[in-house]
Amino acid sequence: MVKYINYKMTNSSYFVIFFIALSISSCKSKTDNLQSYGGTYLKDLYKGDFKIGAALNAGQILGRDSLALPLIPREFNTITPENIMKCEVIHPEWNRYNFDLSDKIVDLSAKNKMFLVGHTLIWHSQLSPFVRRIKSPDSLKMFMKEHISTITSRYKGKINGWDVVNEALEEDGTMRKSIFYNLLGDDYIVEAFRLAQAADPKCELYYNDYNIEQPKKRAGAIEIIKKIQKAGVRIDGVGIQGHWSIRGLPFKDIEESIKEFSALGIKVMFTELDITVLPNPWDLRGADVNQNFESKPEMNPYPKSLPDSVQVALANQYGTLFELFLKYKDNVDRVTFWGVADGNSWLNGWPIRGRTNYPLLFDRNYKPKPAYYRVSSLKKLNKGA
Ligand code: 9MR
Repeated sequence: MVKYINYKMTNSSYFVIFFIALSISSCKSKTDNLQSYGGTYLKDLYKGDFKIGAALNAGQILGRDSLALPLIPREFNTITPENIMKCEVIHPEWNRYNFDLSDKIVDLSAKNKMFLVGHTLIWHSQLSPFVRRIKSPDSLKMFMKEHISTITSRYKGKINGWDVVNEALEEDGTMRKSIFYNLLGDDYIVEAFRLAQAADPKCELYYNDYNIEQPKKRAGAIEIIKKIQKAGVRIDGVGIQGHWSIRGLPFKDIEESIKEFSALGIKVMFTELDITVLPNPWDLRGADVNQNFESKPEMNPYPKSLPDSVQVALANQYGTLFELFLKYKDNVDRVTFWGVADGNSWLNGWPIRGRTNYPLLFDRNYKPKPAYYRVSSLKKLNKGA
């Protein structure tokens, strides 16, 4: 038989086989383009520039998401829990903590040597009912001390950076009228940082908020940072969340923010990056989770798949953004996506429930999207690979 085949192999059949092999390999490289980076993934491509991370949901932390499981340590070198370290989960009652899931993400980051960001210690949202019932400044101070010290010291040396205070500002840059501000005034912020620093002196401490690239809100954030520094308390970085829209990213404001925040001597991070491709009910910016609107078909234009033209537009926005990050790589310390793949994103449910959004670099099957390749190619081209 072998003899027969050998005998039958003419020049033209070699030609046909050559073309079949070529088309199989080009097909493979289209579906599995990751190989063309020589096994070099996002975190490796951007090594030496900034950390690349993702927020993980409970299923991913527990290892129940079989597609995310290998992808997370392959692509990312930093992770943030999306929800499980928030007050209502981790500290449901005065004398009861629930560390089950937070212990798991600590193990996951240790196992894969990933930089772990704790999210978040003091935030007006997702508070446990017992905190919302507090009426006196003394009780609230007691809660802050107990909450921050207990959690931060439990994970001393294991959580590498904490979002100590989250979203303390209104859009106009004044202090948000949260329970913390209403009972304690703006001193609560310095106090939160002081408590976290005392419980884990080596952990990095951040202020995190959305829309703080916008001039007025940015001015408010700068005031907060200066106040902490003036009090002799440490703040290591500021987190610009980065919930933006494909209809136009505020590139100028982002650039200005990197410069102004860096001038304060702190690290700049993009901590919750995603780019919505869906229309918003009105010119809604940011991430105020209390806003929710009724669904209409025209508000959910891509229920089945994302048209190529929009994929390309998304890739272009991500490309320009990462070019900017690279321009300021000496100031930008970390870029974390708010989710791993499109199907996980909170933007499928906000500000209108039940929509199909496509804001991240991986699709619903955890396959890299054109936006992924664009972000990767910036480094590939720079490295001349
Ligand atoms: O992504 C989170 C979503 O699953 C939760 O339902 C929501 C509830 O508050 O919080 C989302 O994460 C927020 C983050 O903790 C702080 N910045 C805004 C994020 C998006 O709302």
